[in-house]
Amino acid sequence: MNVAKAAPEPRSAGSEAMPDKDTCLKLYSRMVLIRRAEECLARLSQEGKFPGAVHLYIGQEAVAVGVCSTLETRDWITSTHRGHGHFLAKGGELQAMYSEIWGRADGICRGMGGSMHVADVAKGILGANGIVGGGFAIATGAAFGAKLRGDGRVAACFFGDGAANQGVFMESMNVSSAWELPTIFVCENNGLSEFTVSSTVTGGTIVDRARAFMPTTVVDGNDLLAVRTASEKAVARARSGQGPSYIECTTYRIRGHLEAEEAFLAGGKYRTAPEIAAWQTPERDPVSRFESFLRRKGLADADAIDAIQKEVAETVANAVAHAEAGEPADTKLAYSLMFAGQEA
Ligand SMILES: Cc1ncc(C[n+]2csc(CCOP(=O)(O)OP(=O)(O)O)c2C)c(N)n1
Repeated sequence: MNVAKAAPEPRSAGSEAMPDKDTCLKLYSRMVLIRRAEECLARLSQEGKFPGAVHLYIGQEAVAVGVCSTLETRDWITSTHRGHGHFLAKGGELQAMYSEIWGRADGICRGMGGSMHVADVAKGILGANGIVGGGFAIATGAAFGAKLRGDGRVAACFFGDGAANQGVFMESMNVSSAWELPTIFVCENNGLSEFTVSSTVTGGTIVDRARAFMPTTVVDGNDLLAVRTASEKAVARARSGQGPSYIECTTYRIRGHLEAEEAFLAGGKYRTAPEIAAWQTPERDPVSRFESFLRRKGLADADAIDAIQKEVAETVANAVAHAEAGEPADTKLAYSLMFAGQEA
């Protein structure tokens, strides 16, 4: 069997990555929002409070926030089945996302899409996607549109290491490279693909595939500033018409592939408790790591951290209350939205 080589050691951020205090607090607050919103989903999913499965992003927050913090609202992103973090990092509203997950009429997709299809085109969020690798061609198409119009927009495509084994990854990198499109390929390499360790089904390294087409970098995906610095460079290159870039973020998903994972494993385990715990230490966890950084640099004291935590807790509680009280989606709408000319 051709087993993947270990990816190159990721780089950490240098001092050039230092944003101002206000920006740092906003970055932290966004990561905390994603973390708390998903912890809440984990709990309520187990209580059966909303329909359908959720794939949680806990542990990977620095990737979405680091990249999206370098994008403008008009820029595009494509996401994955694990898309809540990308949606919130790009400026999507938690309340609209929760209502969507609860299947409510006022959800961001009118309750028609659920967790795996949260999208907000007005904010450049072209959608989470239940099809693994589904975002590659969408992002490349968005980048092609930007190039044709010459409007300076860029398209960032988030995808997992599992998705990198889809053929469309190559096709999208090829076209992006040949036509110098403003596409940014962001691989979230968490080493896992559903219940499979990715290295057992991946030949070579993913970054080597990308290197054939464009500049590449491998960063510590749990280091917010390292991700942000890499993304800033890629965005500057894309916006100035120089073409695509590939950023690989080494990270880890803390929760199961999906909530309800136990039901799929039938007693078999693909990872150990110590492996998970090793990624949850304060030094490695992206949220507590950035919090320590803020304290160390004197950018936030305990009161400032508490204030952010409190505000986020309130936002999450309000969004839950709103989603729980919402009107159910009009299921007949599914037909009229799906088929042209069909009456609702
Ligand atoms: C085309 C397609 N094939 C298979 C699946 C089933 N599936 C869902 S998630 C997943 C693994 C994805 O792994 P990765 O891209 O690394 O993302 P991660 O779950 O680690 O975020 C698979 C195989 C699917 N949804 N779509």
